[in-house]
Amino acid sequence: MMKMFSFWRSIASFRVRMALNLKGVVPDELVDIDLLKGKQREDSFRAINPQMVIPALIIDNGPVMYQSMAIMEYLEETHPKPPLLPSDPRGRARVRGLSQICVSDAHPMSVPRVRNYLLNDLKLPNDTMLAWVKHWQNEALRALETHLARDKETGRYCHGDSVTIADICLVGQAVGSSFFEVGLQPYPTVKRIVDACMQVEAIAKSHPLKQPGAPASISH
Ligand SMILES: N[C@@H](CCC(=O)N[C@@H](CS)C(=O)NCC(=O)O)C(=O)O
Repeated sequence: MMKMFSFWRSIASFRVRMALNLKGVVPDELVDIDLLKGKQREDSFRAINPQMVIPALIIDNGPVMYQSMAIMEYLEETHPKPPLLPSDPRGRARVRGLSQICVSDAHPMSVPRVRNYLLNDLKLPNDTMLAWVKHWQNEALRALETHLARDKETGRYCHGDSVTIADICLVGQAVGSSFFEVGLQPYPTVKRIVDACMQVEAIAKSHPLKQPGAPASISH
């Protein structure tokens, strides 16, 4: 019995949704935590994930799983087919490195709690807050473009010709950036790979704007 706490707009939930769909794993229950209404901060969810962020996953009433990278690695270990990590340690290190640029460095600069802190506690004007978010998304995309354009390991996807966790994270990065009107034009290799990923049905159908409750389009 798999229960997933997520929300259409959440990029971290999107990452796990892509991994689940690529592996053909369907959660038995989806629980919407409406980030736009601040539901992640309510006591009922805080009891599940003290960090008050999604996604969170409960399998067979076991202890809650949190952090999209940890959840994706768990899925990789429990559902090895199709593999989402290369078989060699150096390849895995590269895939995890590319992933962490998105997950550890760029995405946290754009999440609601960080934006709210900039606006409400540090009293930054909205435009300044948005400039901060865009700056960090562009920094990450620039680094990703440089790696992907110059590394011989890059193929149709981030690492060779099959989808890995790096592609999941790159697609999440690209879609998340688009919510803040940061486009991929300056990053042609990133764009090429994201476009290739979007041809993969399991990825395309995971898109935030294709989930129940999502609007037709969005910007911050
Ligand atoms: N590093 C975490 C990020 C989790 C996270 O920040 N999730 C966002 C949605 S994408 C969230 O729930 N934010 C709530 C908030 O910032 O208040 C992961 O990859 O799971």
